[in-house]
Amino acid sequence: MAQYQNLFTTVQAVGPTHHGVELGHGNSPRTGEPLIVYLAGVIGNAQIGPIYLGGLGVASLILGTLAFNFIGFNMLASVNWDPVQFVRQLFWLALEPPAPAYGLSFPPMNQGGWWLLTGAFLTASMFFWWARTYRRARELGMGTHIPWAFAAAIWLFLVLGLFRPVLMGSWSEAVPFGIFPHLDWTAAFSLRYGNLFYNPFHALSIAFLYGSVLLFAMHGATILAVSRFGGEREIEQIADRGTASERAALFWRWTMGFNATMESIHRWAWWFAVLCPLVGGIGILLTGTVVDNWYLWAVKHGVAPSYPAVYPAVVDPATLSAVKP
Ligand code: 07D
Ligand code: 07D
Repeated sequence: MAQYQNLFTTVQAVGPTHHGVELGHGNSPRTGEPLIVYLAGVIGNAQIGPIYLGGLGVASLILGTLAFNFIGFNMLASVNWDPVQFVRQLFWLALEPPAPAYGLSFPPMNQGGWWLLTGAFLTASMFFWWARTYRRARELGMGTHIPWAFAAAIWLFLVLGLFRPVLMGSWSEAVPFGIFPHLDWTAAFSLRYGNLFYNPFHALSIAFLYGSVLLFAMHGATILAVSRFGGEREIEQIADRGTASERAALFWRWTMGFNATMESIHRWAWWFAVLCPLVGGIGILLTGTVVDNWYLWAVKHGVAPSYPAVYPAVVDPATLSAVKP
């Protein structure tokens, strides 16, 4: 029996290609003649382009490409310019931040100077891209929800690579550029500061991360499930009775007694997603600056039990003398 399913079956509504609305004074022209690509239509809109590049976009791409190449060439240099080893060891290679002895000073280029320059370029690139999302949203008469959500991610990025290292007085505190090395940094950070699981902001961040996944699954599934009634045409569904939207709402009211609305579900989604890196950034900023050991902090506040006296007392690693490079 043929059954209507909608997990992979997309409707490709392909009309004449269009450039989009007129742009106001002070805008650059859009680049590229639009074209219809079937495969693009399978996962989204079939029309590719035109794209708005603009000054901010160009600046962001140039700085981002430079940063990306700084990382790549430093990695290549670290394997003696051997392209085979570069490919084989790519996931393990890194552009590391300066050693602790350099503090916040500008070190020689091959002692972390490239790391600092790359970070500066990447940060600038990110800011230009942020401004681009802001300007494009405004130009389309939209709210600025997208740039502010992006800002939440940039906040965590800046805490990890700028704000916290500056508060700690050393670039060495920052994250290296590299696939596995940045995971090593993450694990080492947790261990150094007494297990991040005891950091309540890490816990909150995880709750918002998992919550985002759950909300995304619920919302995506709900809309697909009523797409046979036109549920993805959200707006006209809000006010009318007997619509796909009403069925979707009733499904949740009947299964859990409460339902979001077509509008509020997107507020749920926005807040959960934004709060994940936002509270996460607070947790990272407090680590090493205000709290030196999250496990001992948790013991002190009655969150975690202390180990029984048969074990030697836990020593805060911060009280041990540091090894100077
Ligand atoms: C799917 C959208 C597309 C984006 C992608 C990422 C690059 C990096 C590398 C030039 C969901 C593009 C990647 C441009 C190129 C070089 C050297 C977004 C989607 C596909 N991480 N992290 C990854 C970054 C941090 C952690 C993957 C960035 C913190 C763990 C990818 C940052 C900590 C795991 C990546 C950043 C941390 C990862 C997949 C910046 C704590 C994984 C990302 C700028 C938050 C996972 C091998 C993804 C993995 C992974 C990128 C920061 C932890 C390489 C750009 C320091 C535990 N991270 N990360 O899909 O497979 O995101 O690692 O802050 O397990 Mg990370
Ligand atoms: C990284 C925001 C910056 C990204 C930007 C994007 C480009 C790419 C790409 C053109 C992701 C820039 C993009 C440059 C251009 C193209 C393609 C957002 C980022 C601006 N943890 N943990 C989190 C869990 C443990 C640790 C958050 C789980 C251990 C550290 C999240 C577990 C230890 C940090 C989370 C777990 C540890 C985190 C990240 C389980 C390791 C952070 C949220 C089940 C042994 C970060 C407060 C996020 C944080 C963070 C989840 C375990 C360490 C909720 C589920 C105990 C050091 N962890 N974690 O949105 O905020 O990241 O902590 O064990 O810094 Mg953790």
